[in-house]
Amino acid sequence: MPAGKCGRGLSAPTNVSSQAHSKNLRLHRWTGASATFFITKSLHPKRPFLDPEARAIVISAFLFAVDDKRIYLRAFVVMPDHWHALFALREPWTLPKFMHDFMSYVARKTSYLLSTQDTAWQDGYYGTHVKTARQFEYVAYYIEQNPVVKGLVDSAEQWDASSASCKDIG
Ligand code: NI
Repeated sequence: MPAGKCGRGLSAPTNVSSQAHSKNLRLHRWTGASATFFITKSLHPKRPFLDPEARAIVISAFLFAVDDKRIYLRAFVVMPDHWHALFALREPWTLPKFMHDFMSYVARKTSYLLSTQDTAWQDGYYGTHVKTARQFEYVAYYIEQNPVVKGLVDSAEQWDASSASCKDIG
């Protein structure tokens, strides 16, 4: 995937940044978009076999989801053995339906690589409903810092598969 293309269409729900300093952070709900989720999906067994090609496949699935108006994607990272994403679903999508379609595509495209390494995508996924601006900003930061915390790169922008390296693309 060409550098810089992965962030096309990234956007936060429009009511997020303007509320960042609200006194009512804890009470704020994302009324401008449907439910916002922090999702984690891992390989099982958890082995570091998502290479740049496999990471690009996951990114292409996110790009499709954005282009097809399924989600508003705020942040994501594809690590060698899992991915994280922060997104808001768009009508009429539900999380189970979205994840089923998303992972069907990703599993099909990555099945050969993963089967040769004796691993696969875990059956389920870990999901948290993000309800406050504080949570939203924390999760976005956590996601983009993943490769730095794991010692893979010195700064978030250097990782090839996260929203940190393509924020300027609108
Ligand atoms: Ni992680």
